[in-house]
Amino acid sequence: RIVASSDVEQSYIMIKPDGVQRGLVGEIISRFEKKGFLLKGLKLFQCPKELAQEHYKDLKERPFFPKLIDYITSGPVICMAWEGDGVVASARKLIGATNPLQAEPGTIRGDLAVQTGRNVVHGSDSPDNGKREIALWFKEGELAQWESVQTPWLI
Ligand code: FUP
Repeated sequence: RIVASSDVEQSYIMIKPDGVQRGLVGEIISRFEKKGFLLKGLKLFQCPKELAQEHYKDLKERPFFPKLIDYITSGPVICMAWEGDGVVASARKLIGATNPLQAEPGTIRGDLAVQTGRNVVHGSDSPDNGKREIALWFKEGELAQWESVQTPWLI
């Protein structure tokens, strides 16, 4: 069955520069893989300032905004598009609370981070923002058209 990507929930997940620098890329990707979501886009990318500002535009008036932009643009990030029913809320559960000290053990931030300003990963906060952010970070043609392979003996 071919399902148009626009009909399916997608979340924009990004490993921030601290996650890349600390060698946590494989660990973080594997949590989403093992959960069972479908990887539709993946790239290593040095984010320009303007894109970081657009991505975080809702936080523009917050005092930490300039530092946040410096952080996100300080080194390469891993951009990902993950797909599946309920992926947005589920990814946020896997990621854990914004402040890693309040994030539950077992979550990515709960296990791997201590500072809000270095919280290793981003996940979209709504399906609409998932679509908006994937359109912002990926160009047409960068997303794969594949679907998950079901093992025949379970169908
Ligand atoms: P989240 O959705 O968990 O990524 O959290 P927010 O959208 O509220 O915040 C986005 C990013 O801003 C956080 F990942 C880190 C940064 N931030 C701070 O640096 N200080 C704060 O007090 C809140 C957020």
